[in-house]
Order: sequence, then C-alpha cells, then structure tokens
Amino acid sequence: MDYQFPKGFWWGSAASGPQTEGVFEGDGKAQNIWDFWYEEKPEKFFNNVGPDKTSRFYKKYQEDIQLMKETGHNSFRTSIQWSRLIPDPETGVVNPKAVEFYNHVIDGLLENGIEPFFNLYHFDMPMTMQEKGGWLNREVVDQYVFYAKTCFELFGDRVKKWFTHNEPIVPVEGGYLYGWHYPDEINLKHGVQVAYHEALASAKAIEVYHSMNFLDGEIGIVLNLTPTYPRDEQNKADVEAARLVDGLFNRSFLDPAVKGHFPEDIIKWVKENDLMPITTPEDLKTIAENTIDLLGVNYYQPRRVKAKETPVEIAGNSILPEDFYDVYDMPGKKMNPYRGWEIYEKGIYDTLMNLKENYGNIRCYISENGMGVEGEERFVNADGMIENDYRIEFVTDHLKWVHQAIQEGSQVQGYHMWTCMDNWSWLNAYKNRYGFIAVDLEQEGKRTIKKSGYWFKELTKNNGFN
Ligand code: BGP
Repeated sequence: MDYQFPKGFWWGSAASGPQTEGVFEGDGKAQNIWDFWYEEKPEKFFNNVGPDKTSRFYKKYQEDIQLMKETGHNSFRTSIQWSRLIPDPETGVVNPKAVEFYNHVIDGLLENGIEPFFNLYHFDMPMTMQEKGGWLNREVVDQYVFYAKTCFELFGDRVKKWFTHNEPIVPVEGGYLYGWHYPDEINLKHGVQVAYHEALASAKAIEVYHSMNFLDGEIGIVLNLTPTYPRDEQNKADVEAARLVDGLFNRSFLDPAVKGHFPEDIIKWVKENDLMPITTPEDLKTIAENTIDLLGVNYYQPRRVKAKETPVEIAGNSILPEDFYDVYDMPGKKMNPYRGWEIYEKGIYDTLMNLKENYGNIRCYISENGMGVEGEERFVNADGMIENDYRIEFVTDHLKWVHQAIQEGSQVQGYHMWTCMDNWSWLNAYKNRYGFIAVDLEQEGKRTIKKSGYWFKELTKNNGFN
C-alpha cells in the first residue's frame, strides 16, 4: 500500500441527531430551535423543507447500522438530542423512550463492531432553554451540565468517546452574526458571550466526566478549523488580518479547549471593541483546569483574507468581524461549485501540523470532511448506483495529506466523512448531498449505497490505498 494508515485507525462517518432522527408522534421529543424556527419561518428553509423531513434514523437505525457495516465503518459519530432526552430541562425528567432509542443505537453499533462516538450538542438548543436566552444565559450552562452528566450516567458504560460540542463557533456565527440559526440576531457582543458560555459549558462537562472515574473513556470537542491564509505572506497588514481571523474563528475555541485559556490577542481585541463577556474567576478557573483529551477536527475549507482596503465606521453592536478584514478571492482556486466552498486539500495537513507544533500534538481525528453535491441523480448508472467518482477523488486527495501529516508525527487517529446517509441540512435541506449512501425521499427514504461507499469499504479493509 502506498498510503498505509496506522493500526487501529478510526474509519467512519459523522452525523447529528437533529439532522437524521426525525420527530415522531408520541416519542416525547420536545421542540428545539430548529423545530420552532421552521414553524415560525418555513420560508427560511430551502424548498420549505424542515427538520421533520430527516432520513428517519429514529425508525431506520437498524438498517442504517447494517449499511455502515457494509461500507466498512469501524466507528460512527452522532449526537444525542437534548430535547429528546430531557424534554423539559426545568424538571430534568428523562424521557424513557429516548433512553431506549439511544441504548438500541449504541448496542447495535457495538454488536456490529462499530465504535460509537457521541456528541452532546450539535446546534440544537431546546426551545425551553432558548426562551431563557439559550447560550446567552449562564443558567443554561448548568442545565447543559446536568444533561451531560445524565448522558454519561446512562450511556458512559458503553460509549467511550464523548464530545461536548460540534463546531461551537457556528451557533455564534449563525445565531448572532449572519442569520443562519435562530435567534437570528446581529449582535457580536451577544455572540462573544455565547462563545464564552459554550467554552465554559464544555469545560464543566469535561470536569464532570473526569470526576466519574469509573468511566474509562475520553472526552473532547469537535471544532471546525479553517486554516487562514493571508493574500501576501510578505505584507504585514495581510498577515495581521489573517492572524485576527484565525484568532476569532479558530483559536477562540481551540485555545481554551487545549490550553485552558483564551488567546491574549483576542482578549485584547474584544476589550478594545467593548465586547467583553461577563465572566467569573471561578468559571475561568474551571476552563483552565478542564482541557480536552481528544480533539475532533472538521475540515472543509480554508479562509483567505487580506487587510481591509476601505476602513469601515464601527458602530456599536452592528460590528462584524468582516469590518476588520476583507475576504481574498484568490484567482485560480479550486471550488466546489455546489456548496460554494473552496477545495484545498493541503489545508487538512496544515491544520494537523499546526496542532502538532502549537498545541502539544494533541491527539485528534478528522471528525468531518466531505463534499456536498447537488443533483447526484444524474450520475445513477444502469444498476441504480450513483457513480460519485468526484467524492472518491475528494477523499483520496485529502487522505494523502492526512497520511503525510502522520509521517511527520501528527497524532491524528481517524477519519470520518460527512456523512453516512444523505441527510437533512439546516437551511439547505437536501440541496447538497454528502452521503456514502443515497436516500430517496420519494420512496420512503430508500437507501442505496453509492460507489464511494463500496470504495470506502475497500479502503478500510486495507487500512490504506494505493
Ligand atoms: C458542518 C456541520 C454539519 C453539516 C456539514 C455540511 O459544518 O457540522 O452539521 O451540515 O457542515 O454543511 P452543510 O450541510 O451546511 O452543507
């Protein structure tokens, strides 16, 4: 094998509860912000398709686990839905149907040789908690910690890989800057407070997990790391802009998670712009003392930036990160035209090497990487299989760089694709498909393995490729 991976490498895919499970009559799940927002503003959602139209993992998990096995998974990440497990966080009463469901999923995975990786929060604030302000409210942090502890108690005997959040920067961007998530505000000061509370919630959940020393697993966080490149490495202003953007979107979560403190330059920037969140010394101590065991790295695309060409007037709460830099539209960059994201395979290597060099070579795995493509039906062959060679090429090209990072000492321990089954995505619904397995919504969610699924099986069997 030209590209042989270390023994025990985790191969699989990632998904989330809200994007796959669905809501079913009588199952006791309460509303989260997505269910609520869809009721309020269906026009926000692509083709008016909302979170009630998922791939129905709640009903089809047995079949789906078999398909994971058939496509060579040895691991799979999903998330528990807080609003399913504890429908009313005020009372803290656990929903027995949710416990039964997640128990079946965990046991089903383990029986089929698939290691369950469980995440606690994937953008899905329960509506009862959002009504109190969601992550803006310090009390919600304690409610989340109760939820996390409940999960560890119920499932920690079998789930050995836990994650506190998926991409905590996204609820900040989506909910408080760019209108992709409820509550759809533009208020960076609120965004900074939310980010701080998410980091605190993560540290507190880690503290609880580590205190339950009868559990022998590990816990971390999943971050979407977007390596940030300046237009011109020789231009000081461009380099400074890139440093700020890296600080705001990457280091603001990576540093507290791995090093236990927020980056100095970002604290300075936040102070200068009158954005300081409310903190307490005890909470900062909790963050300092409870760092992660393992990091999930979601990698999709880099950021390219340049210094601001025309300075903007900064006005109160309407301040946005973009007021401080310009996006650099690099000529000739390779694009995924469907999702509008740049494809830059070396970014995955740069990210892993940054972790090696600047973050104590923290143990990590690629927790998401993938390519969303529109209209995949046009690639169906005579046997009804989608021939998605572009996805095979995308994964291969990224894996070569992962392999290179391993040769150079990175402690990356696995690779998960986004995603297993084509699934519902937030505002884009089913516009872009990412799966190894096609889901036909017209035929009650019928599953068909795509070419990339069979290819992945070979890859994982060989633990590498040529
Ligand atoms: C990640 C999220 C996923 C998923 C993926 C693809 O950022 O963790 O939830 O949705 O991106 O993005 P999208 O569905 O927006 O194309």
